[in-house]
Amino acid sequence: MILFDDTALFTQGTGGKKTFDLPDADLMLIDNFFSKEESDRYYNSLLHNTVWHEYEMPMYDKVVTAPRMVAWYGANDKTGKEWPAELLEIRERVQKETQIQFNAVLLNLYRNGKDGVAWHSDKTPSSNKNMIIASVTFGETRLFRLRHKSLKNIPQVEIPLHHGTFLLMAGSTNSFWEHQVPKTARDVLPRINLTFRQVGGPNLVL
Ligand SMILES: O=C(O)CCC(=O)C(=O)O
Repeated sequence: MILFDDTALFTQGTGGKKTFDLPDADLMLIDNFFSKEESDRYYNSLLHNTVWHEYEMPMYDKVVTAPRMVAWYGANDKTGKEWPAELLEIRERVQKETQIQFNAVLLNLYRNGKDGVAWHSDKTPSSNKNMIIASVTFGETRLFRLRHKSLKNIPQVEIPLHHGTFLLMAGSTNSFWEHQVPKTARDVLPRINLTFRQVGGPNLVL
């Protein structure tokens, strides 16, 4: 089976880093961060070998099931489960690129277009520190949207996150901007997103 074979993307991609000229944001995007072969391998392995869970989240006065499946490795994981070899390899690549150490990762599985994630920003528990998020995508391309929390005249930013893409949200991005992955009526294949995080302890810079 040919998975996510975006020929244009994989043969003509620059492999370069893209930064965004946005206020209060420090964003860096690398398409083709992982090769097509690596991306297919990681996608298949993570899709089939991860123990995916439903996630209950508070919404106003109710508790609702999030429209996606999740898995969590690292800090505060009471099960103490081992990181699979693939996750360690991916983290190694991300750490080498960013020179930042990450001790936790949230995996999201968007099974189809009915799955998504609503507007939010990522917060460091019990700290006002800016949250650094290193995000890796495998599988279906979905839109990643950002909007400034207070500067309403700034247009929303839309970044299609492709198979094998790396996106770094650093600096004050998570303090000033929110992001979402909107649901889509398109008939789409699954997408896996990994967000590497620093949870607890000091800022882990290499
Ligand atoms: O799937 C994505 O690209 C974003 C995931 C996300 O926003 C999160 O895990 O907080």
